[in-house]
Amino acid sequence: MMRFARLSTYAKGLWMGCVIGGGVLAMPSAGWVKEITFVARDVQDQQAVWLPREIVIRRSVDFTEPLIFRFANPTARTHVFEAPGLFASAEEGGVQSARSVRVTIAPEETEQIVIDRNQIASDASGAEGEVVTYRFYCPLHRSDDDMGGTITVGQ
Ligand SMILES: [Cu+2]
Repeated sequence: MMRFARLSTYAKGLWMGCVIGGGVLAMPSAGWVKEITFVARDVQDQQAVWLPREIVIRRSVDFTEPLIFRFANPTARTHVFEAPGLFASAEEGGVQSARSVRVTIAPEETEQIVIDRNQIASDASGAEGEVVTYRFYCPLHRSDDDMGGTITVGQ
């Protein structure tokens, strides 16, 4: 869990950097980050889901700015956002790295990460029609037949 804690701390730092730097550099262009918010929701049988269940991203439109995922947990339980195959980018000590997305969000907390767009682009280049789909769910409260939500990335 330490690794993810550090990652989200970094993401917050980066976010603040964007906000502060954005005032000087990028404000005129208005949309200087693309941000998508997921919200945890408790459902029946002690299970939980992340909403919205379906996200569609277009690389030609949404990849022009950094892509940020934000996770809000308004529930009374800790939830995890896991998306196999999707990577978050981070920089530590000047070294750029990418880690599989698995973020723990405590009750009443929010976290955010910067999505590694290069990884998605590379996945897409090998995919039919250059469209890739990633699934996401909370591994702590997922039912056996829950396929999870989908993030579809097209051209
Ligand atoms: Cu959960």
